[in-house]
Amino acid sequence: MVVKLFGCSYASCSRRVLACLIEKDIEFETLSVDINKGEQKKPEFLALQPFGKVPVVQDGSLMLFDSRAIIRYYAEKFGGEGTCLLGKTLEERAFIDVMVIAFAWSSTSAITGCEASWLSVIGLSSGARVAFFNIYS
Ligand SMILES: N[C@@H](CCC(=O)N[C@@H](CS)C(=O)NCC(=O)O)C(=O)O
Repeated sequence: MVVKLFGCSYASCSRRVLACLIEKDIEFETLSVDINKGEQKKPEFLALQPFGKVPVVQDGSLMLFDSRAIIRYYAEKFGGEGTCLLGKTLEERAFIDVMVIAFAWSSTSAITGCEASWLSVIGLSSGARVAFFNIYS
């Protein structure tokens, strides 16, 4: 079953999930929700995500939102496949936890800075880096 990712091309939270799906080689399709046009506040989207924010993932009957929760789900579900996204050593896992927890409460620019470090730790593939900038656009 193809995973549906409702997201926005220029939103870091959507791109974060996108990178995860690619790293785990999960078949997915993207459905554009343009946050500059307010599409995330329309009733049909609020039915998926009550806070009116992207991203949202629909995986069969499972609906998930919040980028980091989505990533953790797939990182654990496909723990043995693709790139390890949760850290291989205790120290890597601690470093990733620091960033996930600390930057979840920070500004978008801080998130971008943190992700640069995070991505270098986990070693994202070139395919995911390209997708960061191309998908949805
Ligand atoms: N903690 C959430 C944050 C979601 C979020 O703030 N999404 C932004 C885009 S990065 C959004 O939808 N903004 C539009 C709005 O708040 O109306 C996550 O990581 O998914």
